[in-house]
Amino acid sequence: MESDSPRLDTTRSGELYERACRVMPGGVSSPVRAFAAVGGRPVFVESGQGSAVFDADGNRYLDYLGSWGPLILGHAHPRVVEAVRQAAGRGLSFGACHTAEAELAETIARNMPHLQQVRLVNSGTEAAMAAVRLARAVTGRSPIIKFRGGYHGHADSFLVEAGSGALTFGTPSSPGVAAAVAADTLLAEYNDLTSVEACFRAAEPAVACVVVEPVAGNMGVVPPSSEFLPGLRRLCDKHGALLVFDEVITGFRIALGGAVERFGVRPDLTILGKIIGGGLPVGGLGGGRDLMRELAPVGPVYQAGTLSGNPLACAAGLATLRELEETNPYPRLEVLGKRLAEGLRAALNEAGLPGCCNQTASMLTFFHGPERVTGLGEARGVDKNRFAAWHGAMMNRGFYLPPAQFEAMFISTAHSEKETDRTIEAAFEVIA
Ligand code: KE4
Repeated sequence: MESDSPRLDTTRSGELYERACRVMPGGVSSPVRAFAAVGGRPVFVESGQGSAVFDADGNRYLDYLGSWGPLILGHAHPRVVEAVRQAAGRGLSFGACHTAEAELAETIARNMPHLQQVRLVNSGTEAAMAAVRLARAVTGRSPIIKFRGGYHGHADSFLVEAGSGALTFGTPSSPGVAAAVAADTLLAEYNDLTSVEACFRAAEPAVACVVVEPVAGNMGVVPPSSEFLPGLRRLCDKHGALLVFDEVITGFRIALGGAVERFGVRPDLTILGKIIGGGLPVGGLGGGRDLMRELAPVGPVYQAGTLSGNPLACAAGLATLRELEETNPYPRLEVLGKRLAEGLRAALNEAGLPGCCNQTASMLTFFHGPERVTGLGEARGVDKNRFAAWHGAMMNRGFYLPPAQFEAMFISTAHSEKETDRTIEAAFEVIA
């Protein structure tokens, strides 16, 4: 898979990367941004507009990263920018109650009625940490079950055979995670209820919660089988464990009501992030009043944050969710997602190359190699060299794809049918 298009000039990005590497580990603020999995050097993105981003050398890319998920409305959406601009003029942070945080919590709950209350935090990691602490507190149990290749942020309990960057780097379990902490994290296989039952049997005294991405996004996109989520609900009820949906990616991505609207299975707690902040740092933990009232200051379970409910972050999230409520872009995003997935599959077939493309709504992953990916085992069968060559050739053609195989491509409302078709054409050229 050779790229015949002229290599983009990314000289300036190279200079900026060298400078960044002198003062920041790996020159990045988050590991997956380092392009390590694709062997290249990261480009420095200086601006974004709609479906495009522009790098420090002035190159334009059609963006399928979308900042790893938050930007379902594309870059610098006028309504979101204006909301943040206005909020900024009133002060950046108060560390006090203010209207926008309650409005954001109400807007989330209005679209996810199973969330009677929401606690706003600053990241998905914080929300996941709080979810496990709350589950352990209300059940009086310590063991949790997560899935190999599932990623729930970088809190210790979750960095055990995690997905996303932890999987990409081939170091599923991170050094620095205390053995005692890891011992309370049991690992099951996504889409494999038998493995979950085995974890319940193995856990003494019993499991506090099962944490699952209702559509996996961090081993690449892997949709749930029809019996998987209902099966998890049944097992949790049987064993008195809480079911926790990690909807940091799927929340407001796969439907306005997230996974519950799409699959009809209700969790006990929900972890949120990304889209609810519209590109600014927001995470959230939601659930029934009976559970949420255990959180401080009402209950004894401590959780806190200086900038939680930050007015500018709430303004960006509110503007984003209101835009989604008023425009309902989901049917069109579904069509674009299917169109792109089918086009990528056709390009593989045309070239007679093995691989597949998993797609749910506007999130999708193109797997180079395995003909089917229903779990981590199959996802691990990807041809990383082919992926790296594909990624480099597509970047060269002006398409910014996630620089790691075990991630999702995201389509925004700013993407056009024409741009989707242009992407498919490029895929045919690159793959052939
Ligand atoms: P943050 O702490 O990064 O806001 O959220 C952690 C998290 C929790 N749950 C799910 C399902 C997630 O996907 C994430 C974060 N996703 C990764 C990429 N898939 C963020 C990118 C990065 O780590 O830089």
